[in-house]
Amino acid sequence: MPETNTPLNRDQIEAVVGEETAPDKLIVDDWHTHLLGPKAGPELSLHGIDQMLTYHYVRRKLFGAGHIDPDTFNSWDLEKQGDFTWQKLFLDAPSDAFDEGCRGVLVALEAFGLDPNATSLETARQFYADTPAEEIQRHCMELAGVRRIVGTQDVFNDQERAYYTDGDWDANYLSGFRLDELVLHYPRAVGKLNAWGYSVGTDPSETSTASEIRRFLSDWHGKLHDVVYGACSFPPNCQVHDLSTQEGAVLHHAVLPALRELKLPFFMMPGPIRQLKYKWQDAGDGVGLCDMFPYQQLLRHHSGNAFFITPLHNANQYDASVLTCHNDNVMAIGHWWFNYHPGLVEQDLKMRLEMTGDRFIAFNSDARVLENLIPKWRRFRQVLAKVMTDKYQDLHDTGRHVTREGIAKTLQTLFDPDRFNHIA
Ligand code: HDL
Ligand code: ZN
Repeated sequence: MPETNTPLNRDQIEAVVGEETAPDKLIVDDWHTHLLGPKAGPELSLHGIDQMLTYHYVRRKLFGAGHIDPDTFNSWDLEKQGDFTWQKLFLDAPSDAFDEGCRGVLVALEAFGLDPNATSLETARQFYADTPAEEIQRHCMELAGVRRIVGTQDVFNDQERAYYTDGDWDANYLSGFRLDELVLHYPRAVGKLNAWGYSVGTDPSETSTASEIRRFLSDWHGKLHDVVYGACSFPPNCQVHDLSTQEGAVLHHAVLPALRELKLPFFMMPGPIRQLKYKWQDAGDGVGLCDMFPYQQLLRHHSGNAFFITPLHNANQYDASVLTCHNDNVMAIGHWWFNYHPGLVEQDLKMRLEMTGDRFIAFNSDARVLENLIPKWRRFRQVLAKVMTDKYQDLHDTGRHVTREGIAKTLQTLFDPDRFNHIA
């Protein structure tokens, strides 16, 4: 293969892009997950065959097909849930894992040398009983090509807060300071904030209350490990720019001033509709198309803040890319949940490249179970290699020189969150 800065022939591009997008070359940070290291304990750090099989991307298929009522399923222990799911979705015909959730289980099993056609989970469970969790984690990160993992730190969750306060942190992880409870459920948050010694009132726009909320945010920024952003999801109709709404007031008077002072971006996730099917738990959330006007206004009113945006409704991914074109303080990021499917990821990646050049973060896994990292990143790298090959061949056809060095640099840029230098 030619030297790194030698112009490639058109027929060399595919192989070079394939090499440069591989997990042993393109090693990146996973900028949004729900993962924690094994030191957090088995309830906060999920791994193993039964956790893979009860991941809500899989569970929703079980409930959607009417194989079991959620109340009964939720009453079972984890292994019974795993056995039932394996039988219904992987053994009983038809059991073709076209969906990314079930396919992901098979990819992870194969990656660990386990049989994706096994008639029982006994061997897989024995493997996990014999393998230290840290080894599982290391293997998942290596196969996924992930250097560090940004989690979801919700300090209003009592179990999580205890770990963040007294637990032994795993240096593979960075913190995503999650603020849904504060922003979307402020009346509920008031009680906890006061119990923790922050004298907040019911009106977040009131000067002393706003100041105390900012003090809470600053204190926990110091307690959490390596916070890289503040984050919040928003229901479809949320008027984030409107100061007459509670959400708008908390953001305007407290969250955004605090993040700006801490030089942290704000990671916005518009679109989830929570608990449409309450008994399905996290498998029962839905999606709504968002009016993006509020987000346009928020970016304008807070030009000194940096923002990431990842809409859940796929049609809003277009809006997110357009926002990037007329604002220097926002970047679109990744694909998650209901828009993390190869077909949608490919169309979004092409759209972002064609509309913005490289002004986005290409992918984050949103993984909940450690093994999710393997299929999610492997699948994305397949799409990335396909799209980037097409784009570099297209560039080559313009007469432009394409080099291995240039490809590698651009790929790293697509995962570099620190591109708001003049802001955060
Ligand atoms: O709000 C979020 O961050 C979502 O990712 C939810 O946690 C959701 O349950 C999920 O895991 N989606 O992939
Ligand atoms: Zn998430």
